Amino acid sequence: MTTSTIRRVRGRRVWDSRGRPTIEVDVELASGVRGRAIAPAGASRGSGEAVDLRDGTERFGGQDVMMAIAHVNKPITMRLAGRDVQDQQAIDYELIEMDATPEKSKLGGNTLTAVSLAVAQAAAAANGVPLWKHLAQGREVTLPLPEIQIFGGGAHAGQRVDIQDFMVMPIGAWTFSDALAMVAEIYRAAGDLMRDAGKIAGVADEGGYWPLFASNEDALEMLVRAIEKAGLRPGSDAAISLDIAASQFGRDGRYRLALEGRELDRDGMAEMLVRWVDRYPIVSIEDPFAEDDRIAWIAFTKAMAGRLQVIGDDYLTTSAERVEAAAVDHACNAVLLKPNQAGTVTETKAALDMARKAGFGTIVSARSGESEDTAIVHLAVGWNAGQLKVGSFARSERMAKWNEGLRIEESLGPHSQFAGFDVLPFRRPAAAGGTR
Ligand code: 2PG
Ligand code: MG
Repeated sequence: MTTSTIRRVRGRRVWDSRGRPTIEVDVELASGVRGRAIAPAGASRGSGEAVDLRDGTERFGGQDVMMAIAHVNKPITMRLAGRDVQDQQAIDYELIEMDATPEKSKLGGNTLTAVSLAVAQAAAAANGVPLWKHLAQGREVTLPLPEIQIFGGGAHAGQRVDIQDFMVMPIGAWTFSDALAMVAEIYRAAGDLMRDAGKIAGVADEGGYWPLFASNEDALEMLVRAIEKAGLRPGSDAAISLDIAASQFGRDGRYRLALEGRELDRDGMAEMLVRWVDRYPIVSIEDPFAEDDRIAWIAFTKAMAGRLQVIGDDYLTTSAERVEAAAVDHACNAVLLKPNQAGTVTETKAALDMARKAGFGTIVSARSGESEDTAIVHLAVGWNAGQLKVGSFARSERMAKWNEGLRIEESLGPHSQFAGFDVLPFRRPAAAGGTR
């Protein structure tokens, strides 16, 4: 037995940022060292995601996780006890084999995500280093360019506006801490403008303002005004990033914009987005089309070549195979990486490696249901993902992550590197093999 031998894996029920049950896992080592992780939960989910195991009983609207906890405490503990916690890949493969379903429905994607991340944390703790350092394995790291939500919509705000995330990217910032300071001013300015206009109804699931806009485009105008009111230049200090989350309102090539009472076909949808990109300082769009609309993805990415980051979230669901297929198709040029879409740290890393090989942008992302767990910030830094999406600039489950980024930045010293604007795929020289 070495100091990094796993003694026990323990699951418990904790509560996420929406007040729903979720699973927390402790991986305890023979040395007494411990790693801990909490599974997040999505609301707008791709059909290819690992599924959460929920009890489906009367309690908590069927959302309880007692079965997931039982899996951790018995079969997973029995299988992992005695294993070397440093062997992340072997442990993850073991979990995948135990589950033996394509969508992780037997043990639960939530169960596996919490165990896998807790294993990574325990391995880092056993080495006496923070998780980012453990993952970097001696390589230089770069702090990620954040994309930060100002208005919430879609599934995170009762469908009040159709588009899910209206975000800003502080592309003119020189450091991670500057980037956050810029967004703090924009978030405050947006709140003031919305209050003055009587268009604010509180905050949505990820902390962005819950807007009372009359059209989706109103949000874009308000964002530009907020950037200006913050004393910043739209398009050079701060740009706009959108998550359309189009699978939520699009199917079979038709898109229903409920707020505006109209339905668009895939060409109409593309025209609207191109017009927005022409008119507003938009540098990134996630899930512009539904996950079943491959033709639209390919045509749009081609039309936007050289000027836009096109991110697959529901379209790629953190799957290396899907990223590979999208690279062959040229269906997008960036991937959102959510550990609980894949189910394990190893599979998430595989999706990132594939994306990097294709020259794609890589964005590590939180979910709309979150917790105080800050592991994703460490993944973004340790893996040099370049970009980080955590939600808005309010609510402690979001701020815990931004603040963790600040601590990592400080620990790297005054010469820490920051990804900045050039991390976006269209800003980089044509990706020959795409290695960075
Ligand atoms: C997304 C995420 C985060 P959810 O769509 O990118 O904003 O939302 O976790 O609900 O899938
Ligand atoms: Mg998304």
